[in-house]
Amino acid sequence: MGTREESLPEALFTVDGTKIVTAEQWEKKRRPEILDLFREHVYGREAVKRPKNLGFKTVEKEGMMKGLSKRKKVNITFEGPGGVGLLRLLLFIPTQPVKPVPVFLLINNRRLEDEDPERDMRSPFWPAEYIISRGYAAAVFHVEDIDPDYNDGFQNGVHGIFDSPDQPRPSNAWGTISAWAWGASRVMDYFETDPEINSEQVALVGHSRGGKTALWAGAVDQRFAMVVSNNSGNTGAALSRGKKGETIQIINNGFPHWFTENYKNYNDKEYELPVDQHMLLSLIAPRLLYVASASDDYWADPESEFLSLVHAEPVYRLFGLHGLGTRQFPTLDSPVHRDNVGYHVRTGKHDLLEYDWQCFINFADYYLETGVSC
Ligand code: GTR
Repeated sequence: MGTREESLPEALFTVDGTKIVTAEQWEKKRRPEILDLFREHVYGREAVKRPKNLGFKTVEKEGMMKGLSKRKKVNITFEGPGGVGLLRLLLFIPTQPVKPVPVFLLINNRRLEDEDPERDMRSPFWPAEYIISRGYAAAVFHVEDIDPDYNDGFQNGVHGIFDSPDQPRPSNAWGTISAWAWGASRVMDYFETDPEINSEQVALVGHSRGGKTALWAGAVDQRFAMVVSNNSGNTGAALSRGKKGETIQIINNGFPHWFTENYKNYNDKEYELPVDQHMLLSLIAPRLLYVASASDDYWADPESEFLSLVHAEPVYRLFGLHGLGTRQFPTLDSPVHRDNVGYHVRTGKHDLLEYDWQCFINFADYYLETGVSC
């Protein structure tokens, strides 16, 4: 084990130095501690949890995808001191089987055409027809409904709605990634009200900045049964210590609105952070966790993404699960999985493709006990 790995903060020692040896100690003591460290230093403290006035308005259309699915457009509304917000959820539900179905929810950080409600345009980024053909509902929302992805001093989006404009912004206030994760939880609030969706089988997927968001959402909200990080890189799945490509300093300079002000204290000082990203992955345990990399994605750094998953294993072990059980970096295009944890590195560039979706769904079929098999 090199110095890089030796320098990682211990997931299983509490701040006061106590060793965690049971799943119960983890859940009661160490898990909340780590969550709090990430809130304070990295992603930030949310101004609001579930708003009291959350509203859902659904418009349905039968006979989509040649009769194989039904479409729902759901307007999720919320109100705060700064106004009203609207998250537009697009959801396709397979016509068969007639029972609550598991769902894949994509946090879309790319083009809006990727989520064409009429299905005139198809995209491998969100292959809704394919997801439906595998017996899962396919859901998507666009991040910009929650918070536009540029640095405007937190005036717009949910920050404008819920933050206190008359008070100075705290250095641990939520950034844009945290806001998007908050949006994913509001979709989960909706799923809990939809009798056609099995809200205990929700798989949350994100690519790149969306992957960072999926991991943070899954850490904060334990209702997500499965979390998929695709090419999430820095401050996503990848370890920050010793990382190649994008570093904390680079990401903070490029995207000053994504994380807390506190995070900037760790520019070029990743070794001083009280956490590293294997601890974020640990917060998903014992739930299903899938990390995917792409071979040419030097910026995200596949090896650091894989190692992070390896170092999340001690927490999975508390639950009687082994984790991947290998430290060997997997062969290209050969997904590996064991005991609720999966990984693959796809040949090619930074992207989310149908091949990646196939792997995610194979993994879900194996572990989610959906009763769906292909
Ligand atoms: C890059 C950023 C990455 C990643 C990517 C993306 O510019 O440096 O951290 O999030 O954008 O979202 O595609």
